[in-house]
Amino acid sequence: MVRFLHTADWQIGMQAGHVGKAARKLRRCRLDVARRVVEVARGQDADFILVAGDTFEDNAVEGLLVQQVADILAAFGGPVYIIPGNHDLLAPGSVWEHPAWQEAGNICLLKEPVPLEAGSGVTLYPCPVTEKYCRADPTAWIEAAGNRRICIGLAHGSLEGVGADSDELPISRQAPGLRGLDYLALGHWHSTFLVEGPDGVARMAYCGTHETTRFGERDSGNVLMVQIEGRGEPPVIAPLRTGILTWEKVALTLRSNDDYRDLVRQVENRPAADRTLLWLVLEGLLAPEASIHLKRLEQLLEARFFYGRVDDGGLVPSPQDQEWIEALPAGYLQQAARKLLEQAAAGEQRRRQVARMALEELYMIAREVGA
Ligand SMILES: [Mn+2]
Repeated sequence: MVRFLHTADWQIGMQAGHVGKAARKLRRCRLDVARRVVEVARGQDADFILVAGDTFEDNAVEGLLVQQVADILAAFGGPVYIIPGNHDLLAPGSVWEHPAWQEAGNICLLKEPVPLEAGSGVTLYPCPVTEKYCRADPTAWIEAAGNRRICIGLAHGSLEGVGADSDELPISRQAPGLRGLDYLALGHWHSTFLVEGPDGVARMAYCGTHETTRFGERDSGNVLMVQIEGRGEPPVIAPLRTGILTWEKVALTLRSNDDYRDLVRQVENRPAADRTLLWLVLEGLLAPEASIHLKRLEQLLEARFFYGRVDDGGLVPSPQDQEWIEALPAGYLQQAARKLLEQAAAGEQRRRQVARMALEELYMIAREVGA
């Protein structure tokens, strides 16, 4: 029986320009969560850790960061097997030449595609990345079918035929069956994804990045704990959450002061704001008190949140004054607007409400077409 932790895509040293002033915090966070990964491995009694590439953002990251990452992995104590990915590929001058890797006795940097007898009755089949762009399946060399030990592959690339960059390091969906592997630990995709074989059993998986890297990234911030009872047995794969940040992009349509007030209240009451990156995309009307509420929003985001962003370019002035009606082309359009304005001002409440909404619609259309 073997039990191990599968992680990848730490992207340490990521510039993170997309979160502006929070970039430094975000970079530090990725290191902190790397420490959490090692704690999880220890807490889960993992026999070893597999790191399936892109540990670093690129090969130009500072030596200091390389040392810090090596120290984090060294703290595990047990064996750590690591392959270079396409971001930190094995090449002259790469991060893998740093003396820290040699110094750490428990870290095994896998530089060549050759089988390695690891502990716990396991043979590892590593597929280190040595070229940035490669159209060949990096697992093609593996022939594990005749091996009686538990056979685990470690590779970095895309699933063949899936996604925009699928011809970069394309890995066959049938890789475990074709190569005779009990499990294929994959890196490159940031979302956790278990790839089921024809028999419905997942023998290959993307663990995903240990901490989410951007808005809209689905199901990231995890590691996988994998347990295999013996050769040929289906792996038991359990995702465990390691990420601490929540990335949320919200699109909202605001019309009245009440809408603005509700939004401010929601942001005020938001739990765990210091671990939340919130991106508000606002559309609709600039209500009379909008600027007061927008200022309050920005203050809250800056003071309490890990990162906040408000896109208010979609908000247009509301039809409070009548100038815009005068600017409409004379004729039925202007008449309709005047009539709606009258109805919005007096009469039965429901009727007034409908008239106001219609007026707002007309106002928005008028702005859009530049009437
Ligand atoms: Mn990659």
